[in-house]
Amino acid sequence: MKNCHAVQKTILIFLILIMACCFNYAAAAAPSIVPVPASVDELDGSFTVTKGMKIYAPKNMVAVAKQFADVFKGYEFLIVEGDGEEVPGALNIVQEGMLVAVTGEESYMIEIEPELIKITAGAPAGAFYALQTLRQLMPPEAEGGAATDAQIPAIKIMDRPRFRWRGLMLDVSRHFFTVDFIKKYIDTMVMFKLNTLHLHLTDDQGWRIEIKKYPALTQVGAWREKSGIKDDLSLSPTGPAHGGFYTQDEIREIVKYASDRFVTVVPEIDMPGHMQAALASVPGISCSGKRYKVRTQWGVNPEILCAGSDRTIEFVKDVLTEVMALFPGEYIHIGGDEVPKNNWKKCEKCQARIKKEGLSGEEELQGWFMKQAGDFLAAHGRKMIGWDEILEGGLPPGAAVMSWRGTEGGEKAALSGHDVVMSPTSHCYLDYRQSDDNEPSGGFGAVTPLQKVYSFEPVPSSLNREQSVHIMGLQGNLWTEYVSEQSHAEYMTYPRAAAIAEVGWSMRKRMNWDDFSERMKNAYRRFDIIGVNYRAVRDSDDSTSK
Ligand code: TNX
Repeated sequence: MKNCHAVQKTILIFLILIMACCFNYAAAAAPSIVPVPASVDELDGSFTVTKGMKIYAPKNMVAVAKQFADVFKGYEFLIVEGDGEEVPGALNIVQEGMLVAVTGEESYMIEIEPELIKITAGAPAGAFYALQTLRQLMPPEAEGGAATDAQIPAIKIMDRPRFRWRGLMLDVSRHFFTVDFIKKYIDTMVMFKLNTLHLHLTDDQGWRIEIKKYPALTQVGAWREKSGIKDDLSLSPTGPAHGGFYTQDEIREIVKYASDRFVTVVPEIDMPGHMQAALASVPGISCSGKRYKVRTQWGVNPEILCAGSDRTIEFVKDVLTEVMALFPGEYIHIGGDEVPKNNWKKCEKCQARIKKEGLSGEEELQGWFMKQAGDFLAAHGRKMIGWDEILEGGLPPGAAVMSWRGTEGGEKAALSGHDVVMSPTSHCYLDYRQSDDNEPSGGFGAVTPLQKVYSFEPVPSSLNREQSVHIMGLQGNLWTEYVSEQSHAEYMTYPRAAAIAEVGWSMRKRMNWDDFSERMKNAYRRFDIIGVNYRAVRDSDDSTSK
């Protein structure tokens, strides 16, 4: 009988969640939650959070409860293991496992009543996101260490994400960022329910990941003689020598930290272009056989890996083997962008490869090269993702595309049955300036204001329902040619990453620019208290924001 009651209750919760996620609730999204939840019902009264409040959590959700308690240290919340409790005066986290099958692991429900708070989630990820929402309902000042009683208005929220890939890319190659900074970057992104951190680990200007088989990659490839700084945007930078890398232990630390917060770290080893740091470190992988230095200049580089040399293919497989062992996620990013093919035209080995493999020319040679890497990943149970240039030489089966030169590449890939992450320069490039009003830049002239980011729709209108399933989500990219300081990196990221997050999580019908701008005020107060830099709204924005 008890069982029967539980099943009925679960079915009821499903129905409510499904309804919440299908219909557009007319009620304005008054509470300052970003991204805006699928459904919000404001109720009468309020719950008072007090010092020493108990948090009841099932065993597998104790860790996320503890992370919540750590944000509000002053309150000394007491975590008690248990499931199904509805204890007055407490925050009760309850697991309804069957929810996972219906609304996914990331969905949740929060009921705040004057007597108690109840969170219902199918899996720890859902409980984690419920707690991010609850965090935003607490006064920002409560994160400052004090423990004054906090009134939170009674409310019922049901929520689930629209897309499964809600990402940010951090370019740690052009400038190295410390492990502590990456952890802080993760802490901030999860506040907005972003769940994918793409680390651009290698490029012409620096190799940042220890590879045991090729120690020179970090002994040599991680250091360069000059670097770009935000006050001097010349193509050949005049800033100081620069370098740094992550040991494999540090990578494991980052991956674990991220995974504890439901963030998947996607590593990128950019190939066959953007590889000069490797060319400077490892012999036998270039067409010319020249001695290279780690590049200090920016832009598209004619020096690329030799696709004709077997040594190169072996090198790529060796590197990917170590990378796969460190990053457990489904996808490994293998770049593929900006590959000038002049060297290949002149290279005997590359021409011999084209002949031997029956390829039509250098474009198909890139396709062949990417397929070697992609097949190797597939043989080890992983999937490749690459920038949209990989479409040009023929896309290996199962490859996913990250569409950066507009959305057309992504559209084409989705039409041919490939999965896609949308990340067009027009809306998602966080190195572009946020207004044309004397704005610090990431190096590149274009202006991408917050409202433009917010207006981005990742699913092209040409796709039918079935094809649109291939759009996995979207990602904001922070390239760091001229971003060397942590505070500058945060400034370029926020608030635009919050707009990316709302596009990625919320239903289109729930989104509204004025409402978002209003809701973000709470986040700005929180940023001020916890010390995250961001671009503050300016009076002059009205004329430049569109
Ligand atoms: C293009 S986006 C690049 C990067 C630069 C960026 C600057 C992409 C795949 N390649 O190498 O850093 O532009 O905005």
